[in-house]
Amino acid sequence: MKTVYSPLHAGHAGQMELVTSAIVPGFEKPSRAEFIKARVESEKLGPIIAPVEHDLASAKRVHRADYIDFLPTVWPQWVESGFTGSAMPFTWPTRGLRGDVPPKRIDALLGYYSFDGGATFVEGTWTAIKSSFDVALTAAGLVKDGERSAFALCRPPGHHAGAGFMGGYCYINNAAVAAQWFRDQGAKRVSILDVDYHHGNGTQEIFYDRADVQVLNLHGDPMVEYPFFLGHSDERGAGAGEGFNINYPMPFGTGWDAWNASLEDACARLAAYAPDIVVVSLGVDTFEKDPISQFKLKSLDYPKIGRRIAKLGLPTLFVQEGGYAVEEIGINAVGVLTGFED
Ligand code: Q9C
Ligand code: ZN
Repeated sequence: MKTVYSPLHAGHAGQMELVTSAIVPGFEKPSRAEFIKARVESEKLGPIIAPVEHDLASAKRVHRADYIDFLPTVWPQWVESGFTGSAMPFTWPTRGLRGDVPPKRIDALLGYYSFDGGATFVEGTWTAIKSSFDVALTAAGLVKDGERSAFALCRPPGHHAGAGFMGGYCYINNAAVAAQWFRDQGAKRVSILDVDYHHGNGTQEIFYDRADVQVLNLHGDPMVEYPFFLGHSDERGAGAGEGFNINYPMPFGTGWDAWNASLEDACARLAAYAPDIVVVSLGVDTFEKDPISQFKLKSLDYPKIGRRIAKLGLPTLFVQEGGYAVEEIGINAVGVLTGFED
């Protein structure tokens, strides 16, 4: 399997994030991608290739144009306004406020275009976002051109980003962009299988009323886990999309047996949908030692995930999402990929 990787992710470094009771150094740090790349090399997964630059028109197929146009302006506006440190929001247009009028100040615009204080900017953030988007579409191109699978080593991740907002370390929804790109290239149906610990709220929102992209999500129960405000099992899609969004919320402490039961059900529904392509939102924050998560998967479980996905017998694009146990993230992510190739 080929891996697509860009060193330009590394400029997205040193950013702070807002968590419960503090502003702390971001968990989503450059070493994550470097540990995964090192493991791709040591396991001899296959060649590592550089991305080709893609036009942002492909991002605007799933995101609002004004949102995509805003992202490269954040850091310059922040500096121009005399702010220092990480660019982050502090006010959000919730129920009862005007969510339709973008204010004129950058600190307020950050709230207008986000749902939390987890997607923050430093000088190199936009370049990293763009490189991650390019990585996803370059890897998608490999699958379109006939490879059985490809690995988009995306950083930053994407699945919390919706049509018009960022959050949860995510800015452009790389998996959603790739799925739409496959549709635009002629795929009739695409399935997105999101195995990240956190619910992929952005991906769900983007495709919620559509029947041509099936979205399956395995994640921590939003009653007690981030992103809290989406990901319940009664969210099944709307209108033409009714029945094509499937959520598997699971309790804290979920280990392999229960998690795998959800995966089996998801794979059965995916197979019944019979897509042309599978996009896997590959988060490995389900790991027992992940610092911000509450599932109990072990390193030996990850190759089993890959083997089950391979059994679907469909062209598969793996897109890196979360995973924060930095020492083991390479073992676990590449474990899925080598399992797929077994
Ligand atoms: N105490 C992804 O995995 N909340 N994003 C962290 C830490 C945000 C995770 C709280 C988690 C976002 C792509
Ligand atoms: Zn996650």
